[in-house]
Amino acid sequence: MFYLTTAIDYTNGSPHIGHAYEKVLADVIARYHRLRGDETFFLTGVDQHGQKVQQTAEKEGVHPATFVKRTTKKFIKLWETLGLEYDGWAETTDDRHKACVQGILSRLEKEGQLYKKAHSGHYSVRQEQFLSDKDRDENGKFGEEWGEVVLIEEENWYFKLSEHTEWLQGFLDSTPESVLPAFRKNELLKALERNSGTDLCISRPKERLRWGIEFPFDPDFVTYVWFDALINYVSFVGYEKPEGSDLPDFDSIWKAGGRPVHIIGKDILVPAHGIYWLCMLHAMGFSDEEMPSLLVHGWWNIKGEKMSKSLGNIVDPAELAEKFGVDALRYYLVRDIATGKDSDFDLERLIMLFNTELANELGNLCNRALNMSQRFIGGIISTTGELTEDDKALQQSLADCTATYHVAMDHFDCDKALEAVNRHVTHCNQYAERMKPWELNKDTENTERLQTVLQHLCESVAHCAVLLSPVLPEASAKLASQLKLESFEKLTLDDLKWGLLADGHSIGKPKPVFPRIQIEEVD
Ligand code: ME8
Repeated sequence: MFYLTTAIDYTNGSPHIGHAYEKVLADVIARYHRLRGDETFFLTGVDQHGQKVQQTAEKEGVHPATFVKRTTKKFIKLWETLGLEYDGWAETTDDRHKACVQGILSRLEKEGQLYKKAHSGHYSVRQEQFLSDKDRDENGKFGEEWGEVVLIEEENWYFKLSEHTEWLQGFLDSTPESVLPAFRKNELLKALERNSGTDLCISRPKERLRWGIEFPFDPDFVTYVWFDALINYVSFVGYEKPEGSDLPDFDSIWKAGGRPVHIIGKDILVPAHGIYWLCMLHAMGFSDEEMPSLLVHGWWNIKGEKMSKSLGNIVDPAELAEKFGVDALRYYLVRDIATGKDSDFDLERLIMLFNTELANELGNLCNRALNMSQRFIGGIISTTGELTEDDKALQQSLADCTATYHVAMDHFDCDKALEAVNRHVTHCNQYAERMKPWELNKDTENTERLQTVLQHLCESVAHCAVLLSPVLPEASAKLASQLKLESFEKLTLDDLKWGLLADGHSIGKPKPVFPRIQIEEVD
């Protein structure tokens, strides 16, 4: 089973373009794996506990439970709009998740992995964590990123993180796929050197925070939000589930076939996923082979700056989908960023890429291929003509495109996969310009040649529809239906051999699938 998860989004605000990017990227990867014929389980969801939620709910005068229900709805609605196809949904207020977190806490406590001690120190309200001198800036102050910092003394529960960091170092060193891309692993290793001696405070006293999962053996405390949230990756796929539970079978999802892949943003690699989560799993008894792979993506910035409420530059994905269509947004989100790197969100580029690569190039190819086939050869595919060097070159271009696409997608490089498809589309349009089917149609002596040329164009459209289906599921399905490619839903990458449209196959009528975005729509 290919098991893929995303970060679970904070529910103390509305979804923004960064959230949408991560979920679309995951959806594209999950759909690609289904296309490869892999059994796939895709889990996403929301992070509903923590101090920030409690504070925002208080400000709005509602109970945190009411507040998170409301914001969670916004996320679910957006994922529906964007066409996400997930198999599991994680909400951390779910009782099944709470029971799993409490079970893990009890077991770790029994096994001597947890201890209670008093600590006094500086505490960042915004980041919900104690600070140490290492967190001070060059002037000896705690910088703005920490928000309000207060001095507090309190007892808390700690997880013996420091007992696992030596193992972690060895695991990371010996496992290339533990963190991808590789440069992110180097960042993690450096952070680990600085951090190796400290344990992790995993509780909050109830007098300070009520909105969390209660400690099963010490009810004056709730669980630190990260310790709770990270466990979603196992709790919602049936880890240590009680008898009769409706959750899936954990072993067949987590342990059968390859490492689970966690897609996360660069800001939550260190320390949350790269240190806390991997050490938590190690303490829970997971072997090196059972550790997940962390796929770390970069951030969308706005004109080189971080997106933030205070700068007022937050991009709303629902608005974009409404204005430009889901296809244009999904395409842009995986086309204009290299997985792992940052990119600048630029509306003009979204429009330009849609108009040039989809409306002009691909749209033109589809229209030409289907239209001329209808008008000139009655919509009937014929595969019997003799092949010229041009035809063979087109078939080679398609084979190269599919091979490059396959490797790129296996490495989560959606932008490179799309580039490969676009290269083939350009090749096809140039082939059409050279073969001039509209000229061939003028003389009945050329009928066989005309059939072969149009067959090559239609066959290419069929392959492109399949290859693009993870990114553009709706548009691809429309193309497949216009081609009357009945097997479309069931096709896997292995079926992508020349001859999807058999001799005598009758295609349908063309209808534009990628209408150009008019510039006036931008304002
Ligand atoms: O971190 N560009 O939630 P979150 C790309 N609840 N990705 C971005 C982004 C941007 N501008 N801004 C945020 C949390 N993200 C925790 C996760 S997991 C057990 C708990 C990404 O809502 C960010 O990197 O702040 C993260 O992967 C995801 O959105 C959710 O961020």
